[in-house]
Amino acid sequence: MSETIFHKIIRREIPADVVFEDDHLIAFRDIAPQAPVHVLFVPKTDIATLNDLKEDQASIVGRLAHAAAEYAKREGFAEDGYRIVMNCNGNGGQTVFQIHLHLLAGAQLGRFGT
Ligand code: IU
Repeated sequence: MSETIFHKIIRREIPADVVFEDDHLIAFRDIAPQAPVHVLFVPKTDIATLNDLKEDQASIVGRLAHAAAEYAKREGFAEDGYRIVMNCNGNGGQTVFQIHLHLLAGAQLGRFGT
């Protein structure tokens, strides 16, 4: 498992605009937002890609999604809606190899997949 910038953010060795943290995960604003709200939810367990997620680790992804939904409710945009995305490897557009969930909100998002 190689070290990524997200591991340094988790250890608070480099700054990030952290919006939520608990024992399992950290959430911070993306430095290059693709929507008015763009927050990354990153588990504290080292997992490079979704392909590396073991069955007994499945709840880790559930926690990311739950934390994103709770954040959306707290911030008041849950009813308007939002999108969560996880990119995997090259064709998925993954650039940081520690799994993370993108939460995108604050505008009508376009269709995607092309
Ligand atoms: P991806 O799914 O691996 O492509 O997402 C990585 C995201 O991490 C991407 O949206 C970057 O803008 C974001 N990011 C960041 O927020 N802070 C950083 O220091 C670095 C990347 I490097």
